[in-house]
Amino acid sequence: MAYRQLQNHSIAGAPPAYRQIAPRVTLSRRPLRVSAVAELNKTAAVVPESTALVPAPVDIANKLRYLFGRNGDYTVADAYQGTSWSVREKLIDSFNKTHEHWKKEDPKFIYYLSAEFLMGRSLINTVYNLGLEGEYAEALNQLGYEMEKVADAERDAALGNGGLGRLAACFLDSMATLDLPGWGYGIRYKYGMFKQALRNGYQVELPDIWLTKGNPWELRRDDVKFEVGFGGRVERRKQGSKEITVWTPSEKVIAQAYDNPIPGFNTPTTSNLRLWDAVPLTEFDLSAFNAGDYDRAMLERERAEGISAVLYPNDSTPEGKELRLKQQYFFVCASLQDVLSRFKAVHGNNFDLLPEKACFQLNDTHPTIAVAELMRLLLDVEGLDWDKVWTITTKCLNYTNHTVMPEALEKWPVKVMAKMLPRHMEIIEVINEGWTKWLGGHLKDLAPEERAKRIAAMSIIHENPWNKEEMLVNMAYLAVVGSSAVNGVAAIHSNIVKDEILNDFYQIFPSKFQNKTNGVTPRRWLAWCNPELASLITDTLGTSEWINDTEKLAGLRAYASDKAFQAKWAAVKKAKKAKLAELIKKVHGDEVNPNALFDIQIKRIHEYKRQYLNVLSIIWRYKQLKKMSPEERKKAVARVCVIGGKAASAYDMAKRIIRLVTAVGDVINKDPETKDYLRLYFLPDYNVSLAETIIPAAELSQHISTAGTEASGTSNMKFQMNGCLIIGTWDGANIEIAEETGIDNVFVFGVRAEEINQLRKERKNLKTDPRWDELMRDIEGGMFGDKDYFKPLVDSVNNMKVGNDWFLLANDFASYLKAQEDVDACYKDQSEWLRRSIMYTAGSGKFSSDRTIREYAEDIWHVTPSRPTA
Ligand code: NBG
Repeated sequence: MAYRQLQNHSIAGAPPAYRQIAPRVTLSRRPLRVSAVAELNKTAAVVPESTALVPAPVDIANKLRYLFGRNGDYTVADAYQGTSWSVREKLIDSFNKTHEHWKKEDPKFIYYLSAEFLMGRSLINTVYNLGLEGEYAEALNQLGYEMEKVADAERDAALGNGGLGRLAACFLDSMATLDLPGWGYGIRYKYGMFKQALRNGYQVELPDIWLTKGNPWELRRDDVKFEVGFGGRVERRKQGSKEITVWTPSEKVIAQAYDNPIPGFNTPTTSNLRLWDAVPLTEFDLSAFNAGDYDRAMLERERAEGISAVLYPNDSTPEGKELRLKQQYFFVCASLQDVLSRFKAVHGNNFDLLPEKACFQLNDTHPTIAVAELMRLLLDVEGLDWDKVWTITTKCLNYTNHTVMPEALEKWPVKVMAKMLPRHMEIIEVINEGWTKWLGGHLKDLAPEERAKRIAAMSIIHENPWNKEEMLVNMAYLAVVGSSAVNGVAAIHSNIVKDEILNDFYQIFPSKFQNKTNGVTPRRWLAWCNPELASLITDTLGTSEWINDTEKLAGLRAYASDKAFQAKWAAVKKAKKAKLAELIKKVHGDEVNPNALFDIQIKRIHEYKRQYLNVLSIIWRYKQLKKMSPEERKKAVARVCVIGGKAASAYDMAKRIIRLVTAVGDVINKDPETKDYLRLYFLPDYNVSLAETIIPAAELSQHISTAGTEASGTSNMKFQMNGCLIIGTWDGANIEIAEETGIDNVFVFGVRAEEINQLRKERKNLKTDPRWDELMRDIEGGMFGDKDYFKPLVDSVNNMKVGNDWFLLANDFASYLKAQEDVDACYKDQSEWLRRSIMYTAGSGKFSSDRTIREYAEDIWHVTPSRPTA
């Protein structure tokens, strides 16, 4: 518990500047004061020793002058650049200090290996985390700008698909905030998550070229480069009395490191996210060029750069692309070499010490090739023997499972792996031999037939059930066998991992399996995105310590029924709703009723997340409103429904769902009879920044996955923190959120996870609700146009010859409508609604990623804080 004490101590001892959040400057853009700039320019000519001593406005002007050749007459985009490059130096000062300290102390490090980091924007987060918000807001003010608008000029770093990548970003924030020595490792994709646009209501995907204007938040490390090989052959050679294994790859690229400093909050610690860019071994094939073969001269560059070019736009959908395996190996290989080279610089070849100095978290199966790569590096490069290497490897690695979707549990054809990574394939075969042999011994008491069956079911290499000719490497099995700990991401999900997905393994190693319920950073997702609510909370609790210790939010429970407090709470929500209304106006050109209930569903579009069910209930609402007299309508609760999210480019059904949302919106938003009472908007290009505007404005949010399918969800936690009520199924983290908030405060509906398998079998005999049948006929009959396009969507849930409603929309439909009625009734009682809203924020303490990371640090990583002096 020494660890927790240190944390408490550190909060209390923080410099006062960190304790209060300065109010954001709210002036709109003022004309530039030319005289002020001229004055600044005079001062700027004197360059003092440390930029930390230069007043921020001068420094911003300096940056614009020397980095961009601008003298006054700045645009907002310039103001963003000048500010960011100025803030960057302070960030790097903190980064250097932290790393000097860690180098001296040599603590154990956690390395978070993840193919995705969905960072979003950095400027606001950096100035607030470093406690520089007052200084920079004032500086921009002097230059005639408003911080919020300037921050808007930044492009999102969208190197992730959704929850998994954003979780990794929240974890980095918490690791730094808790002073835990730890880095993230990933890929510096040139093109991040695609930009989503709507054309005639259909999704179109555009490339996300996010690096064109330079990136002030990264630092290229020209001295940190590693070779990464692919393909080729493996040979045994004699070396003295020993036989050694030599892998000669047929293709090599260089992994070039870029560091992205990660500032902690309320601490001098700034840690690191190291991302790898793939570059060619030789810049340019001059001989080919000279011989007139221009294409060949460029070939190697193109091939190398292709590796880190694009993030796969996938979220729990199958993706069998070889390039993806190449990307995975590329970043894992570079990261492990990097860690080992630092380890060796301090500890030489004393590799027994490695598990005391380094551990790696595998974020889903994507980095699982690390099992074989760490083995290879220690066996072939360092010359250690197998048993020792296996012990070290399994002590260093841990694996987090993030999904129950069978199609997302990666399996690579042996053929593909043997060709691309021949040495790794050999190593995996040897691991599997040892593993199955060990299992044989372990299960010796079983009857031979049963034993053989169990062993086959747990073999890392197995037949493809759909194609008996093909053998597959099961990456989840490799991860489980090669790790010390395996965890799920919410209580229910961890149980499903133990009882279903990896039950065979759980029976063999029960103590390996753990739960680590996800969390989100309260800095980005409450304090910085909703400063108005943050100020109200701080004023009410008399302290801002809740930003580091979210359990303190429970203090709000005492005010939940206090009318005066409720009024203040409501005023903040109203202001945030006005912001979202502005955004809707900007995107769709429509004014919306600011007093309507703002009802939101934002997440990747997926059948299991059931946006379709939401649309059906909206259509039903529309039809009810149409039937009412004008007088009756006046009594109805008005709603503005917003849906946002991207569909994976190859996910046809998800794209049809988007089109259904836009088509229904087109009809109901224009209907003069009902448009004051119901709207539906699809907000395109949902990303982290959009979430930062939408979430604080939400009053009701939808988390309605088929029970047992959403591993956790993390936006549910963000909504909860911002006092937004939840309508949801008994799934993922919804369950724990309901426990913390009070189950009666949550609109829970639908069947439970235990019932799903049976219901799936019986679905064809289900007597559907007449309202359901009516809606199916409406869509099929062309009420929203595009009849043919919507036919497969209707069939997928309603035509048992075509689809069997795998995600059980029909089963939950009636109880969903009932829960929606409960929502309306509650909203009519504003005092009750506000009481619940306050109870949500008050109950969100558990869902800080600080709590999650503390649990990982204590139970899995065994890493302790190490804080540099301020
Ligand atoms: C996602 C789950 C979410 C969960 C996040 C973070 C994948 C593979 N999984 O429910 O679907 O919240 O991971 O754990 O993206």
